[in-house]
Amino acid sequence: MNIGIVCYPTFGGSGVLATELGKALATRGHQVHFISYNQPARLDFFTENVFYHEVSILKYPLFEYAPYETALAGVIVDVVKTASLDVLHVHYAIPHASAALLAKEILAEEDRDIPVITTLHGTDITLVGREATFEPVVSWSINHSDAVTAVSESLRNDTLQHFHIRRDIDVVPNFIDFTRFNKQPKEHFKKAISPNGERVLVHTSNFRKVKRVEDVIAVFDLVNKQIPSKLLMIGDGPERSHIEKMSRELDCHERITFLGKQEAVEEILSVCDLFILPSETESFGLAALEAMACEVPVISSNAGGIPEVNIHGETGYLSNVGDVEDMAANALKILVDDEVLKNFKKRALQRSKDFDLDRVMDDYVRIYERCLKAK
Ligand code: GMT
Repeated sequence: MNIGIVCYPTFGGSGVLATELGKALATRGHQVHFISYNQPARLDFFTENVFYHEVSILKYPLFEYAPYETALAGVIVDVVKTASLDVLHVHYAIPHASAALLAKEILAEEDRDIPVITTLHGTDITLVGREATFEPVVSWSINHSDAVTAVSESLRNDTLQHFHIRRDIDVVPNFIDFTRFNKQPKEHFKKAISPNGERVLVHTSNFRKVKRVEDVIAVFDLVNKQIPSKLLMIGDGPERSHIEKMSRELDCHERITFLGKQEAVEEILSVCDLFILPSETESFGLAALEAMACEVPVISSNAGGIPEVNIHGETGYLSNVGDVEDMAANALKILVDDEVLKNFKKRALQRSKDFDLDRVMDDYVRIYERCLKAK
């Protein structure tokens, strides 16, 4: 199949997932054409099956806001024609779904029917999409796509509850590529981080408000008072400088390291004992799944789709959003005993296997085929 993938190029979950899916489809022999305004962050390999088409916008003094959606629709029309795309898979509703549907309308005038598959990722539904100005466009785009998928049951329910939806939505969860995400022997690295056998806690995110990064620091502070520990903070974003300042004011600040954006997250996860994800909303929690695949149990909030990934008492624990005392108490239950920690690690890995890339990719391919058959 010739597949067009429209996504954000950043380290955000939707862009990461779209890029990993495209790369995997390409290794299975499909031709994959990425369309975005920058080369996707994880598009770090090229084969004869992978193509990248950049959307650039004419700068003109009249435009206070550059018309990205119009430029994107134009590039989609061009790529569908020149690369003979069979299907178009757009990740994140705003503005990708409506731009793709505009392109579909334009192409229909030339008797070309291109199926549009829209994948909803989270904040396009739970946060941004609910803005009154976006809501009618998001509802319309969902209703007019040829297929719509959501990354968790929770996100599917949120979509049906908050938008005017007259169609089915398939649930296709996030996935993990075990050839990349697995616990690697990094003993020298572990020794450097925890020379005295301290437990290593970790958080990765884009440091946006919804991630409640300050809760990570608060949980760590409580845990460290009971068990000497280290905290690795991976990622970058709007909240980072405020969080760094906040942690400098705590006694434990020397035990916290801000690593910024990292390419080889799996190498760092390989030396960690506990992942903390206290998010306000989280449609799935890909970062938690990546940790689990590297044998790291998860202390998280019970927001959105997280309970579909992190199983309470088995792969980690769930707490109400903001309940840092409960999160710290749960963390201590896991960290206090080597044998208990070992069992949580084992079960985290086991659970992550339910989200194996090959299985989930088949679900997407079946949806593409269903749309093609319906043409
Ligand atoms: O987490 C973010 O803020 C990034 C966001 C995105 O759309 O790029 O991630 C969302 O999509 C991921 C992949 O499907 C999910 O694993 C994340 O849970 C989801 N984030 C939120 O719902 C906040």
